[in-house]
Amino acid sequence: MAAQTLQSVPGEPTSARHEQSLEDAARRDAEGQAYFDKVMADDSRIEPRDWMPPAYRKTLLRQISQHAHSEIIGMQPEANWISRAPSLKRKAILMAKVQDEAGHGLYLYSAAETLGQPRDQMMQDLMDGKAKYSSIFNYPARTWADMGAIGWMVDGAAIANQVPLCRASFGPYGRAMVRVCKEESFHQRQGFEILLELSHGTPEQKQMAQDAVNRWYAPALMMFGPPDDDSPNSKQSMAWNIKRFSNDELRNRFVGMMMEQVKVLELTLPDKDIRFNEDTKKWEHGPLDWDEFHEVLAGRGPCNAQRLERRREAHHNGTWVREAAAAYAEKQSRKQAEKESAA
Ligand code: BYC
Repeated sequence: MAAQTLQSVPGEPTSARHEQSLEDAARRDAEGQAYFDKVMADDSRIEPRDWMPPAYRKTLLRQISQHAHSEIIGMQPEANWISRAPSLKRKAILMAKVQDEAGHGLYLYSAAETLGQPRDQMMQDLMDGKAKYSSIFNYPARTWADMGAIGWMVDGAAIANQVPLCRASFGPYGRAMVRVCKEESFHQRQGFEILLELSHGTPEQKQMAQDAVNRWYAPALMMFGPPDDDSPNSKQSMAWNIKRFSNDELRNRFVGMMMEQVKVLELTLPDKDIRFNEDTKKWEHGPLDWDEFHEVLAGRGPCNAQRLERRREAHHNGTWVREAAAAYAEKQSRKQAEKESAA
């Protein structure tokens, strides 16, 4: 259903016109709501030009822009290791992965733009510290083994979270997720393979891999968001078919995945309380430090200030590229206009 604009009827008195347009708007809203409700009931898709409740648009903008920011800020911990990768092959793989994350950010900013928010505004909100991005990227990457732990656990958590988002009710978000998930699968494999090689290397290398897993485990579990009884957005997002599973459901599913894979790595997860619940047939993790999570969200994590500073710097350094692209676009449209007026 396409969005429609209000039209005035020439010659009609202003107050009557005003009343008529209010009536028309109310009718369109009622029709739009009925259409939206049917799409939700049919588990079908809403597209950018369709009518949607303002709160649905706001929720999508919030989640998709935060997701885009996470991809862009998430390039930093790994980009920091490209020049220190232990071989040419590792360097090429890591560089490709970091470039993929930039691409994910671009798909997601484009999806968010279809909801009416200009990209410049989203970027400004990020640089001003007004926008959230995933807590995980406020932790430092201390050793080469962290590249393995990030790929295996952070991209692994992202896959567990994002595969259900491929079925999100908003078309551009769901379609972007399909492509992102394919690339994330490669990212997770490369991380797993780094850890596998280290864990089967010298005792020092194995220890380095274990230390990285120990440091990234809890932050990776927190990527799924606060526990269900402290998640204000989940219920409505699930009713709107944006989220398909709760934060805790996805977190526990991820713990189960890691429990199998960590055996192959011959490493351990730093959680003595992890257990398989025979009643629910699901894995459960031990307690997490949610105070730390809230500190990180409030901007007081180990790397928050550094990540934002680096983003501002990169944005500033890219000014000439944006100016050149705008000048080129202007030149092209001028040439096109000249061609058309000559014809
Ligand atoms: N970090 O009601 P809740 C990647 C916020 S990047 C920060 O449960 P919701 C990668 C939440 O926003 C992939 N904030 O919220 C890139 C909300 O705040 P507001 C990143 C968090 O939305 C480079 C409040 O807490 N993935 O893979 O229902 C290299 C209450 O939470 C976090 C995504 O972005 C957090 N961890 O559920 C390598 C996935 N958790 O907005 C890898 C897309 C919660 O009300 N997003 N908050 O002020 C989602 O699936 C959902 O938004 C969340 C949260 C599950 C994260």
